[in-house]
Amino acid sequence: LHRNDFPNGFVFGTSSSSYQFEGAVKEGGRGPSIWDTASHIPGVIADNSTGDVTTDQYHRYKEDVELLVQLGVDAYRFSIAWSRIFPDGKGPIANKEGIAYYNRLIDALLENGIQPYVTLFHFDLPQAFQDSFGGWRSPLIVPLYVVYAETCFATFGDRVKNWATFNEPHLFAYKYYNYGCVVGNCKLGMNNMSWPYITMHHMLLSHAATFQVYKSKFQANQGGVIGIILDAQWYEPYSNSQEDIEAIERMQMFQVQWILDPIYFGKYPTIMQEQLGDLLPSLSPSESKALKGTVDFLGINHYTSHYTINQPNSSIPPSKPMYRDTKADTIDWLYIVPWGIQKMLNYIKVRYNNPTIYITENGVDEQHNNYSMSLEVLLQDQFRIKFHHDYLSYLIAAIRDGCDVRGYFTWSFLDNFEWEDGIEKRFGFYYVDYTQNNRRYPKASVKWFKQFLCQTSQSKQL
Ligand code: GCO
Repeated sequence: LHRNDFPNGFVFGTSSSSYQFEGAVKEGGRGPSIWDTASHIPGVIADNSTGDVTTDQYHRYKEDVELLVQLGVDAYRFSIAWSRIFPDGKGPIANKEGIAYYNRLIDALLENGIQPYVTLFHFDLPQAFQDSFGGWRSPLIVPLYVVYAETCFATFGDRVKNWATFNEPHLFAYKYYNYGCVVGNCKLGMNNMSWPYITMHHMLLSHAATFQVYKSKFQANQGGVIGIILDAQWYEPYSNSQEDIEAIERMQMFQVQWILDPIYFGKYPTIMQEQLGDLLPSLSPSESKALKGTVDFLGINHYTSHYTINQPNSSIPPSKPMYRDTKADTIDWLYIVPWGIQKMLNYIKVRYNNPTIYITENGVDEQHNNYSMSLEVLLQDQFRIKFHHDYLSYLIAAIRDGCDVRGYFTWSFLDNFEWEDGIEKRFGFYYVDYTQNNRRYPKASVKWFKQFLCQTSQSKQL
């Protein structure tokens, strides 16, 4: 595996998000978000940790930029915390300290030749919106999101050229927002079956309006690109039966088509409409028109593949993942299936006419769950090296199949707060010692990735 097996200009980076990395939740005038609320409800986070401090990137961003330089990446993807820009969510008066923080981060990256890739929304909705009108479940959120996005373009867009409106709206709409994990307690479940679809509807309308604002007001001067980032795992039929093959299509429908069909074709998938009936809002002709064609690129967060078996009588989504491979790590959903990335990319290529894609996340947590081992042992993450090596190999295969992939971002360079799994699930190339002032220690993967990024091979194969 060589870096120059990839096309010229292919971007290598690493990804993060505000709530998972920043800490400093009460500093710099930041307002609370729904994740501050959720993580403080007893029982929501597996190890009772919170994002209050986590990697403390807010204070350690300079050191982190240094680590990124040492790693040799071209790009760093992070998200802006809406409630640092507008503490109670609402504009138009932005919080100067919040702006100053992101200016410092962006400038430090650029001074070191690292391109910022910015996500506008990575799950941390200002709590004020949840309390006053139900957040994403109300159409009131749409213009408020647009004001926030516009403020970010106007403030940072002279230097930021790669924007994503949303991170993983599918996962957010189902799991984190409406199954109660965030706005209540995970165990409470969802109160209203239509909520995920209403949430998504408002995210899609916000996405479309923001895309149009960027194109009409900022594109000419700033010359950047804007897209959306999806969680897109592969589903493989459990058997060769026609039923199982159709079941994977339904899994993809409820995962990616739900978002991409409106964006590429201006409509929700027909079968989804039939199955959901009134639960799924309808797109008016003007909404459909506003949505069509609203991406310059797609971000794909891909980690895993699951087998799918048909379940004729089950409700939504109508098929169920079945696990058949050995699970190779500690987090329950992550099965290491490197060929899945090639299949997923080809699926998107065929259905959406070969869009420009960045793999915006790919990575794995630790193989063990025992942090009482010596630091020396904890830093030996050979399985992570193999994971990235193997996924990158199948990524090259996808590119050879003609998939238009322009970049690859790991999740992540640092251990961080893994949502409901807490800080004990570690995805980093650097180990973060939460007990010792968040000191960072390079795992074996740092050396490997660094060498991969600076080496060139004799024979260029593409
Ligand atoms: C996302 C992901 C990340 C996770 C990563 C590992 O929404 O982008 O949930 O935030 O930390 O996928 O699970």
